[in-house]
Amino acid sequence: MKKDFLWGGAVAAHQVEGAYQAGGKGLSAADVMTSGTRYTPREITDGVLEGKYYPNHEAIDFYHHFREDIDLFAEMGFRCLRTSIAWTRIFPNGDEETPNEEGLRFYDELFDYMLEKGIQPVVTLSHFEMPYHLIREYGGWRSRRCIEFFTRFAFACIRRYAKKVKYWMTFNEINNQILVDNPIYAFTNSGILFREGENREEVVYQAAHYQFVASAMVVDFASQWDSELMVGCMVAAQPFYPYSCRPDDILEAQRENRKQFFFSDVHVWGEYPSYIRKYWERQRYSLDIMPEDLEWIRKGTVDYVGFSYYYTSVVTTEEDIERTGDLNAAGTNTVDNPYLQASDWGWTIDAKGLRYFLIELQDRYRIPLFIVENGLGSYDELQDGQVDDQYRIDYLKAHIQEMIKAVEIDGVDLLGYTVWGCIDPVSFTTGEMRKRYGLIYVDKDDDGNGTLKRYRKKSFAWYKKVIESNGESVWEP
Ligand code: BGP
Repeated sequence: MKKDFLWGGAVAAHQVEGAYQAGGKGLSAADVMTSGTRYTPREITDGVLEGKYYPNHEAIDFYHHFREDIDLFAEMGFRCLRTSIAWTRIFPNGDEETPNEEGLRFYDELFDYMLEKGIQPVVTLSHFEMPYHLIREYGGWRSRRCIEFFTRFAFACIRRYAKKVKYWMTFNEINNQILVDNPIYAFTNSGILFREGENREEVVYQAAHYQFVASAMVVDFASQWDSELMVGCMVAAQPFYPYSCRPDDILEAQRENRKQFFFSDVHVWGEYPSYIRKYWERQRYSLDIMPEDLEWIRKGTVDYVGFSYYYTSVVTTEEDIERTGDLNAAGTNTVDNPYLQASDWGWTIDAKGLRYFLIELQDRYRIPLFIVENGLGSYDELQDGQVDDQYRIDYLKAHIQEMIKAVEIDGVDLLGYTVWGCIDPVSFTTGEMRKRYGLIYVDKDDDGNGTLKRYRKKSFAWYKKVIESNGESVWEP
């Protein structure tokens, strides 16, 4: 890999920081979600209710442990760490005119310490942490006002941290919200609580439109503030394979893939492609799109495509094949892949799928790519201070091998690779601690108990070697 390849790890403020009210921080969307499991969705409550458990309130207390954790990342040789700036630390309610200095100071200290340890911050601006006040008062991204609120937050961050942060992303996994069957996605992406009888897709496309405009304004502002800055979009890779070579299955997979690609298409191409205009017309969706919005979208195309990759899916139009019915399954035509294993949470393990998706993105967009999430959520056992997560090494090794092939053989232009949940975080979809991703184990359980002590897993030393060898060690037996 190129010598300045950005090996590192990734987390998100709401999944690690905790300290959900410290330093003047306001309530965020993540703060009002209880924990669930693979089959029981997280409950979204109206504010923080007595007697409910909210795992993100303390998370792993990164807010007070970040120096110790960054020391561990530096020990592995991280060249970058992706995290988010919690919107509600900077604008507690979201509609204030001026930012909260205490919140700004926290991220100054965090980024300064990272840089002191040779670790570049890679920053997501909106990672499921929208101010709850904006959700209650304005209906979240239903309201065009959120363009103003979000850009005020983003501009304040860029002005403050441009000298410390080169790589930015606007909306984390902006495409999740099109999976309207599971309300958690529209809520975490856009602060939207669906209402009885409304067309969920139409509401989501409207929110996404406002986000496209806001993202474009951030790209434009950043490029004027400092031309060295790179602002990317961020999508969840959701590659769909056809279950068979039946033409109907091929078309079904293509339809599902286009539904996902729509979001990065707009961010990269700077326009609404004909296929979506046809679809909106057929569905009779009437969206609030003004001519100046389209001008912004055209002007503010992103500098790179960041994406998360965990699994691939399979779709079919054949009725008699059993559907997975998974919470994060797209639509009703998703079936299991008979050729692949799945994780403990049913996510198909498909390393070759990463190479496939990298090539797809490279050919579609021809701009730099950045794998900002990849990892295995699994049950990890702490025994005598050790965690033997050989299965995680196997998963990461296989995915990094395919990533290297995509770069060295298939000509993919890749900026970096960050292991998701490099330190055990609170799971996003389920709110669980037991779904562990870390190269570092954190003593915290799903009832909120634990010493918060950190332990190096077996994968810690393995990943350190991967970085030291710039990827070469993944070819060793
Ligand atoms: C992505 C999110 C991350 C992270 C990851 C793992 O959707 O961007 O925040 O949570 O998925 O998912 P989970 O935590 O649900 O296992």
